[in-house]
Amino acid sequence: MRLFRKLLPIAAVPFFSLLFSTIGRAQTAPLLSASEYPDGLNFENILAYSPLQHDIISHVLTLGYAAQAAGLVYFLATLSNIAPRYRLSSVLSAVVMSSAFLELFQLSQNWNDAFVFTDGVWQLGTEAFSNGFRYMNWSIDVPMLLLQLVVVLGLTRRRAVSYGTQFIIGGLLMIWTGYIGQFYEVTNLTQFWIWGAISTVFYIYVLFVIGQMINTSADALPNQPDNLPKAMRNVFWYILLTWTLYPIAYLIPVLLPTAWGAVIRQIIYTTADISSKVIYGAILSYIARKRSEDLAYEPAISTARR
Ligand code: RET
Repeated sequence: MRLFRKLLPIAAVPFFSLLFSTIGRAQTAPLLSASEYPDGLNFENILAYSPLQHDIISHVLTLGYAAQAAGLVYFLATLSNIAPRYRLSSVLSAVVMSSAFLELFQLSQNWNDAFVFTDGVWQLGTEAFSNGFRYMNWSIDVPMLLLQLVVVLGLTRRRAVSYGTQFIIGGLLMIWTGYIGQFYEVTNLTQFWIWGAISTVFYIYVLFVIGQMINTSADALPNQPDNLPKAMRNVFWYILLTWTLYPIAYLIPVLLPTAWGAVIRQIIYTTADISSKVIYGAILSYIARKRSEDLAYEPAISTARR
């Protein structure tokens, strides 16, 4: 009996993994084999979703665009607390919010229209779901997010132009090569990996330039009362952490090719979108307001909390 009790948990592992994989397969097996699909189809389209899974994605996508709308109100409403010299940072946040709101709203509609409820599961109807919209949005947002750093750091014109150019070129190449790669996530994993790897090279380049820029300019920021040089250095780690969620989402069709994988992927995307655009914007607007206080800008001083 004691031996049986000891062996039971060990035996339970293969039993439950078999059980769950059978249930999982019944609900999430691809409808055709990879070679039968056309290039360009995202992996979300080849799965069937339980009402729970379909609803979670639907709700998470709603949260994504609602957060951008909320952010837009925040950045516009607090604009005048920031000195004109740094105000462009909040304007850029507002630009990011509006473009992300439109794209994520469209994506959410796309999700709701793409699937039809048949035989107790949600399956692809006549329109495909496409994450490609995200990449087009990043083409606007990534350069804006990086230019915000240039504004808040208050770089000289020459350095601003030099870093700005590297950010725009490196950022766009990172996004567009990844955009090509995601077209092959169902049909051709070799292409998927190659384009993903090229994109990663540009990602590392952009991170390197961000790190270098912050390292060489953070110490010029005021130390009192808040340690802004340290805050600015932490922004680098924050970018690294939140931006890396995007390549993880890119890899989900390989790491977790099931309907729950698709749910997790959209949760990762939404978390990344809220943290890298809205919360990031709020952090930079905080630093911009502190710098405005340092310039003795009255609206920044009178709205500061002590
Ligand atoms: C891709 C392709 C796979 C490899 C890598 C990628 C990096 C994506 C990043 C996106 C950042 C987007 C942001 C959007 C904000 O609006 C393209 C997924 C490295 C870093 C910050």
